[in-house]
This record gives sequence, structure tokens and C-alpha cells, in this order.
Amino acid sequence: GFCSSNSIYYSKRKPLPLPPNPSLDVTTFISSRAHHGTTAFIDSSTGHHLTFPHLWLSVHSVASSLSSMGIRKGDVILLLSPNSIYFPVVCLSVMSLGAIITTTNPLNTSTEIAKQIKDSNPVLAFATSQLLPKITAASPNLPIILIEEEEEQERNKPKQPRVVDTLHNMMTKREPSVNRVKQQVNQDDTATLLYSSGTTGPSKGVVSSHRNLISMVQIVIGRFEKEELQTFICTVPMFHIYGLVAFATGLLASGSTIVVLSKFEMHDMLSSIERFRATYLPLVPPILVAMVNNAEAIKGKYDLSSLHSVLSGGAPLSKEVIEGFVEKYPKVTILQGYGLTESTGVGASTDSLEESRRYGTAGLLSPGTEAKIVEPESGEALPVNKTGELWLRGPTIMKGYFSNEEATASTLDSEGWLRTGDVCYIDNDGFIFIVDRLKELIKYKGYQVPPAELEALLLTHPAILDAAVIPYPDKEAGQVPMAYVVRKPGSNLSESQVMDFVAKQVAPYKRIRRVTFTSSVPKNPSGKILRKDLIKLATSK
Ligand code: AYL
Repeated sequence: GFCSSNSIYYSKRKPLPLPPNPSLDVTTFISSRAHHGTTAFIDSSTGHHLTFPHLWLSVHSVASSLSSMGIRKGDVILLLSPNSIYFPVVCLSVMSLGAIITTTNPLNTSTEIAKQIKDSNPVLAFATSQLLPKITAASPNLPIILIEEEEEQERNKPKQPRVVDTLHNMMTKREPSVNRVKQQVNQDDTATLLYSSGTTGPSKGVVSSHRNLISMVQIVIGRFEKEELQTFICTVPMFHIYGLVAFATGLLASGSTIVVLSKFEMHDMLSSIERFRATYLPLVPPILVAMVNNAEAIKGKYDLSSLHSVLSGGAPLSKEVIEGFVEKYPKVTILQGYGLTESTGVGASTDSLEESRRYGTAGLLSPGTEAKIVEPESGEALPVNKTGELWLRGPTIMKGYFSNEEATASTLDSEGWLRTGDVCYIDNDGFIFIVDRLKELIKYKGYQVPPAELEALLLTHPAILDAAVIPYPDKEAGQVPMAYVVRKPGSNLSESQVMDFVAKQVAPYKRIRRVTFTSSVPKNPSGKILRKDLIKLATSK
């Protein structure tokens, strides 16, 4: 059975044996896989595209240029860009050298980017011209490679002192491969450094290896092996693990075509489905909510007949939304994916109409992934249908947090189990149901908002004595950040002043959207904020 006597749950899916060669990078793993695809990427607004041969030539050329510039295995390279057909070119080139890619949300402020730069210590950055000022403000001396928009490529732009080259130039140089002093890359080497707050505290660098990513590529394409080639719409962000493992790596190995939208916009998304006859649409729950609420207008205006699957991942999807979606779009199969940055993507998923008929399930464990449901107080591993914290183990689990032994030790145990901070149960058939979140994390439209960051910021306000930030349920966004604030004696600080203070200093998705003043923040004897008490208080009114 899938559940052993010691209450370890095994994946019911067919295992996908890892390539045995220890020296293999994820880029080579993807590019050497045979498939029948022709077009890899299409930019939905300009129509510019990359065929598979052009993609791999470009990746090779950029890698050679990077190598000539002195980029070596282990160097960290920052990428600041909205979704584009060039985003994967940068990631794949960097990883092919054994260098490490660190991505960041383009909405982040230069202060937030500066923090990530300080922590990850990149030697080089790739950025679009629009986002370049954020990097120069965050780190004035960091060398930059400009990702030009197509229409900028010919234009004579004022030369920025920190710009050492352009991606367009590097893609077309076709440097002879002898220039490339390629060092051996091992599956154990680090490939990506994405930022996540995990179960507690501020954002930390999640160290994922080539092995982690190769396993994830196998998991992603394993779902499509028996099907025709798909056309995907990419509107979820590529800087986030969800977009990265699907659109910058995994799906390329299947020969699928990916239509790239630079950001989410409902009309662009729907008209792209129609224009490119897209079959598959990976989303976050808030977009499904909007599709349900506007179903009549949408169906009157767009031909969505090509679409057969919508995948929802990254945050909980309520039963009402699933039922609403099934009713309004009866021809579209709604699938779910569950995972974490720390699990390098999908830890569980539903892969077929039949599996997703168990409304609300996050699906079956990914191939090769094991789980335990752990009673948080006693540490006891629980049998089926009992609720506890989900622990995951397997080939996609991160190596740890970057230069942070303490956070690593409290998240990964000596046997390799990852504490997810999610409260779940597993039913008799092996389906996982996520019922709550134990960790601090707030998810606003699928984006991570670490409460600890906002609390630290609130405490810098001269009129604030203490503060706690919690998730507050929201129909559209899933959750919004809400603050409990203790004012200093005599202060008449208002709710909107608190919200403005934070809004000026953080990316828009991190803004505090509700404030309640209180006389004290409830804490346990060791000073930890009793978040569950505050959440209960906030939602009981
Ligand atoms: P991070 N249902 C409920 N909660 C979810 C789900 C889901 N389907 N997916 C993610 N979460 C929550 O690191 C959960 O609390 O990565 C989890 O611990 O930004 C946390 O989000 C992790 O947040 C996919 C599907 C990748 C999902 C992902 C992971 C994206 C979230 C590829 O196909």
C-alpha cells in the first residue's frame, strides 16, 4: 500500500528514475531530450518567437559570452525582468555553466532588491531597461547586462556606465565554443536561489540543486507524456518557482509551445488563448475567481474552444470556486498543483479529470515524493484521514537555506524531511487535502508576503510600540495583510497613516490593507506572537 506501518506515505505515481550520470546540468538534461516541437516561445504582444534550435543556439552563445566575461561555476547572477521570451534564455545559459540564478519580483522596491543582493552577493545582473534603475539604486557598482526590448535593439540609447553588454548582442555573437572553458557541473551543484520566507521570519535564499531541477523537469513533463503537444499560456511569473519550473525549464523538455505574457491582464490572456488556440492555462486562484465571476461576459467575447485544461496552483482554491468554474466552463478540466519554493515546485497534483473530481484535493504526491502527516505537539506521524503538518521528502526538496544554518535546521531534519508549515490530511486513496497554514506566511494573489518583514517595518515608526501582521481572508486576493498595532502613549496615529507608512516602502502586493489598534500583542512566554489567536479574533467579528 501507499502508507507503511510507520505512517510514511509513498507516491502512487510511477517513479521516474534520475539520470545516473552525476555530472549533468539541468540545461543539458532539457536540451538533449527528444521531442516533436518546433516553436518554444512566442511573445503574445509582438508575435516574436524562438524556435527550439534558435533557443538552444542562443543559450549556447550567451553561455559562451558569460564564460568569456569570467563567469564561473558557483557565481551568483541576478535576473530582474518581467516575463519575456528571453527570461528562460538567461536562466538556462547561467545554469549551463554551473553559475547560480537568483530571481526577484519586478514589483519589488530597490530597498527590497538591495536586501536580496546583500544576501546572495551576485557578480552580475540581467535587467530590462525599465527595471535597470532599481538595480542601480540597490547596488550602484553591480555590472549589468541589458535585456533590450526588440524595438530598442536598433535605437541608440545613452550608454549607462554599469551596462557591460546587451542580451541581444550576446545571443547573436555565436562565439566559438572553444572560448568556453566549461567546468564540470554536477547534479549536486546549486542551480537556483529563489527567495521564500519559509515557515517563519524574513525571506531566505532557497538553494535548489541541478538534481532538484532535473527531478522537477521529469515530474512536469511526466504529466504530458501520453498527450499531444500542448500550447501553454504563461501569465504566472517566471521569477517565482511556479513559473520557473514550468516555463523556464520543465515544459521545454516536452516540446510544448509557450505563449508568454509580460504580466497578467485578463483581456490579453483571453485573446491570446483565442489567437494561439492555446490548450493549457496554468493560473493562480485569484484569476480563476475572476474567470468565474465574469464568465458570461468572457464567453460572449472570446472563443476559448481550444482550451482543455486550467491548472490552479500556489494558493488554496475553494470548493465554491471549483464548483463555479466547473459549472461555467464545463468543457475545461480544472487541475490543481500544490508545492513550495522549498520543494522546487510541485509536491502534489491532480493530473486528470478523474483525479480532480475529488473537489478540493491538492492531488497525489509527485513521483518519488514521500510524505508524513505529523502531529505538531507530539511529533507523532499520523494515519490516513488525520490532520497534522505535512512533511515532504524526495529528490526535489531543497538543499537548504543559503548561508542560514539555523533556518535550515529548523526546516529540514536529519532524515531529509521538509516541514511544509501546511496543515493537511491524506485520504484512503492517497489524496492530499490542505486545510490550513501553520506557518506565518500570507499569500496575496499567490505572492508571498512575510509578516515578519512588515512587523519589523512597522516597529521603525516613531509612534508604534508593537505590531503583529496576520493574513485576513479576502474573496479576490485569497488573503490580505492585516496589522494589529499598539500605539505609543499619547499618539493619535490613524489607520490610514499606518497603511501609507508601509505602502511607501514596500512592493504593492505587500501593502497592509486592514489595521486594528490594540492595547497589546498577545505573545507566548518566550515572546512569540500568538498569531492564531489574532487570526481568530480578526475573523470572529
Ligand atoms: P511558494 N493549495 C493550497 N495551498 C497552496 C497550494 C495549493 N494548491 N500551492 C501552494 N500553496 C501554499 O513557496 C502553501 O501554503 O510556492 C505552500 O506551503 O510561494 C505555499 O503556498 C508555498 O508558497 C505548481 C504548483 C509550483 C505550485 C507550486 C508552488 C508555488 C508556491 C508549481 O504547479
